[in-house]
Amino acid sequence: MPGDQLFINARIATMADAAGGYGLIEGGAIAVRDGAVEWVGPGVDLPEACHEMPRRSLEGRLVTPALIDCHTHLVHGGHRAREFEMRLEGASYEEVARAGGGIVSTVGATRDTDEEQLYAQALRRVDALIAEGVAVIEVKSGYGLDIETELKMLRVARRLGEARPVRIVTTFLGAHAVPKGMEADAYIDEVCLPALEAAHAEGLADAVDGFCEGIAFDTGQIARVFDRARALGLPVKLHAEQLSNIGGTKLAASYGALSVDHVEYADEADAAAMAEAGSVAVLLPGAFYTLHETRKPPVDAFRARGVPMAVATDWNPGSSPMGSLLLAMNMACTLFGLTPSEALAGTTRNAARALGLGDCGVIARGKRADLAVWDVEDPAELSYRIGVNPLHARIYGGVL
Ligand code: DI6
Ligand code: FE
Repeated sequence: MPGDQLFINARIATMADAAGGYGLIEGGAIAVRDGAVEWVGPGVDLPEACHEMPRRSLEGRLVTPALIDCHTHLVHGGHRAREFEMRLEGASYEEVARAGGGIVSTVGATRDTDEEQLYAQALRRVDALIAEGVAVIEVKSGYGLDIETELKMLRVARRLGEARPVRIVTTFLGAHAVPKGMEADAYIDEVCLPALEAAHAEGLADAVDGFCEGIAFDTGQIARVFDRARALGLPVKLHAEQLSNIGGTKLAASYGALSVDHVEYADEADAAAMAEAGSVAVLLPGAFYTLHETRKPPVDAFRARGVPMAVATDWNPGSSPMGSLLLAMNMACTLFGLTPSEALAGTTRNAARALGLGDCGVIARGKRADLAVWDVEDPAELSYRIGVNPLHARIYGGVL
């Protein structure tokens, strides 16, 4: 195949070491065949079969798995700069939401934006992430809150993955907010569940999410959505314990959720439930930062119980207008106390797991050759600098 290639002279953070850490290989080589890693290891150990492959020297640069942003809302209409001002004038996120701002205002803008415009706007956001070495992006619906607009968002998400060399994983988030003029229970039964059925019928949903919070849906309502997801054979995940603890994490774990996201208010028992279920804790420091939250996720409990931690942008127009996954890594370290190696695992190995993907997130034989080549010496540099993008090149499916 034309893309077959041997990359040599690299410092490789494989992220594949079962014991954690970077899994560093000095003077490493990566042989890529048919878009997958055929061999990775120290160049001196290169197997005979790879000697004749076309070579390219990476000149000592650091190579990591390409990054994965496992939680975004990057398809959305409009922006909420005015709300940003309101919060700076003293209003809380909940007050803004109750005053008709928040998620519901983006719902109006998303309904009013036609599919082409929505697509063009989202494509720019995808390009910004690709420029940081991202190869997989999760994209949620949830700003439609009617059947037609939820489907429009998911169609746009799918088109993004056709337009660019990037894998888009879609998530149906109909249970994101209660639309104006409806009761939560009626919304779930009359809009959210039929929208989920329709999205599934069109092949538009890879997973199902919800927002379990005092300002959104309670555990009973989320359970109804998850029951339907289960009936359709779709995996679930949940925005839970972001602003308070109302039991969303335990509920999600009881459904074997791929991930539980935000989790600032999660406690020891929640961490235990996640460990038992094998759910990933997706940490979203951009929202924590934007909302001036003070309660940090229970990182020590996650570590102690072996709950894998992922890190994502939560890119959305309200609580996390952040278009940089590298910045999310920096914030996860500075605000939540992750080590740079945990932050990198959070945007590679554990982010893949949060999406239920077994073929990426580490550099190992048989995995997709989605790689990021960086102009840095030490992998900790990826988390350490603020607002600096040291990407040299991204390799997607073996193609530079
Ligand atoms: N939690 C969040 O951080 C985003 N959605 C959610 O359920 C916020 C979305 C927004 O503010 O528009
Ligand atoms: Fe979110």
